[in-house]
Amino acid sequence: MGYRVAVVGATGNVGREMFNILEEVKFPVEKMHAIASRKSIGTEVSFGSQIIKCEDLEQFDFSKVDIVLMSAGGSISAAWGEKIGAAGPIVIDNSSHFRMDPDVPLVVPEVNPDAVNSIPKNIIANPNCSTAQLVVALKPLHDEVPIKRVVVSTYQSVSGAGKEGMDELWDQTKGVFVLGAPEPKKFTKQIAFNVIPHIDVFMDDGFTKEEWKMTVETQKILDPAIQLVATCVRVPVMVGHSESINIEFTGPLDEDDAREILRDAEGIVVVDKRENGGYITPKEAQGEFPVYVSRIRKDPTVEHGIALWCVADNLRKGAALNAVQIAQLLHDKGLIKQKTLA
Ligand code: 11C
Repeated sequence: MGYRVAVVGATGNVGREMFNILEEVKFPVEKMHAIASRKSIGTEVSFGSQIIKCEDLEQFDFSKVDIVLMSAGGSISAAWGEKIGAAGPIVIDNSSHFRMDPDVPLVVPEVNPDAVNSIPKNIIANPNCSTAQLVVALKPLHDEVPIKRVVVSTYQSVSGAGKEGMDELWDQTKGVFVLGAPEPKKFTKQIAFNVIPHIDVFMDDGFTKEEWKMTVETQKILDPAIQLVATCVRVPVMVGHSESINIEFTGPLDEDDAREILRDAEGIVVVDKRENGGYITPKEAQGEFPVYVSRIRKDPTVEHGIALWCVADNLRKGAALNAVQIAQLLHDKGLIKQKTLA
């Protein structure tokens, strides 16, 4: 028994990870389709031992699949998401387009699995990568003592900006030592040997949209009462987003208790030795499933505060893995309707 699955945006960074993870977790697939824009028709992607040729988004009959994992950017999701959902399959969309739609559940399976019990548009949204790892770390602590306020600063890898972002870091890094770094195209300033405090567009209040997304998505997934202020920064790392998180609670929570709660929590690995190298960096998180938490300590500047460091593979827990975990959750709950084969 398996499902007919389509990945839309099959040639992108996240699309390719979706194939890898569907295979790694042995998601029950009967038939896999790779869907891409016209310019990628015929491009081959691998799914386990199979090589699959990309099919044209415009021509594909979505009524013949049971579930669609979509990561082709906000404009493709805007144009196609509801049409695909109306054709029958459940769409798990990785773009920001549907996240704040009240009729679209925004889901991180470790945090709000019951949100999938109602899927009015046949669409489920996957959060922003920096939100996904954050809420996994916050949830078990919030269950113990409600969180009042979070201050988070991110250190986000260039893969969050797609293949062009990775190419730009690579080319500039090599170029600096030869002919000088090429001019920035994808980023607003040189990313090699630099950091850039700007991800996504600026909003009227001075925050960037990435920072706004972290606030409103955390409130939708975890608790609207949590106040959250973010500063999002691009760093010259290929894969893996890191976050420095200060959490203010409504009551006391001891740092050792916080560490034990996080150790026991689903989806989290705590690596927290107070010695050289006793913490996780993005290099170790790359290619891995968990959200890693390190540097757990009391924040003495507020009455009830904990500070910690959180790292995850942004292409995996931040995107493709979370989408596949949603698919697994739907499978476990018996919510994916299989169509009979023609
Ligand atoms: C980045 N977090 O690192 C972004 C990428 O809303 O899904 C994902 C943007 C999103 O650039």
